[in-house]
Amino acid sequence: MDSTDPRLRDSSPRSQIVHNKARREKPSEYPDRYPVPDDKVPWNCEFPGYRPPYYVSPIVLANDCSKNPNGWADPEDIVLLPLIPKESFAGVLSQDKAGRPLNPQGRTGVSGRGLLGKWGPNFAADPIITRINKESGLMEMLAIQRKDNGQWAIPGGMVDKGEEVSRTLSRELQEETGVVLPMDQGRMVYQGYVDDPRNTDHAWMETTAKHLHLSGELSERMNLQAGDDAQAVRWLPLTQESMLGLYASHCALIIKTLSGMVHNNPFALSVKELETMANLLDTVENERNSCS
Ligand code: RP5
Repeated sequence: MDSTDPRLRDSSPRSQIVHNKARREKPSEYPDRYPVPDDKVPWNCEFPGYRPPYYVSPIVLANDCSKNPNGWADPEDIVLLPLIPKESFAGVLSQDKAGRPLNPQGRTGVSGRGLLGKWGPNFAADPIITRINKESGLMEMLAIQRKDNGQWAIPGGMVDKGEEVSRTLSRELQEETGVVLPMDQGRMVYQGYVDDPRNTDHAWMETTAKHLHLSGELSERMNLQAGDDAQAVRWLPLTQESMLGLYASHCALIIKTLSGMVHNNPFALSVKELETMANLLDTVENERNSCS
């Protein structure tokens, strides 16, 4: 894990990473989530009737590293895990009676690991690339359309075993979009929990998100090519509709990115460009508040 600036864990209300998709959405192969009312989400609230279905994907079981020497998943039997994760970007982790790490955001309505290979945090990296489209004047992000659910997303992916996260950022960007950029020079936007529809009570996504803003000239020279996990890649204009439709916590990550640009103006954007972004942030925030 990279060292973390604690300020990156603070979420301003407008960009808070909440725990909604992990309670209300799921991949099609998951069983229905046990309904968890808002007041029963925290583990320290009594919920005696809580009976979440146990689910672990056959793909994860086939990659159990205690049975398959090339497997990428933890042993299904947690007793065989050499080290149970005790902390993550989210802080110190609690465990249930069986010794399984508990989701730091609370109950999700599904126990086990679902589609995630690791007990506890499953680390990803999200390269956020933006530009301003000279013709429309709109801010755009480099986005992929995911094959698993068709949603537009930041071209992120999982950190490989032993891999530096800055390497993951550049590798995933190249694999998913064909673009090569020095992500180690990116501005750190966020490190922490992701509200991913795959999350369960015992396995969840956490990410490191870094941002690069490109000039129009540089971005136009790039040859975009959708990689294995992507059915399409494009410069996605950032509008209320496109941002609210992004995968997992990616809307909140883009809000954080744009807020940083509006407040510090590190890329010397014009007053008009900053105003357009500030207005967009206001409308997206209002819509998110009215939905939650
Ligand atoms: C999200 O899942 C992360 O923010 C990251 O973008 C992504 C990684 O998972 P895969 O794209 O590898 O499925 O939670």
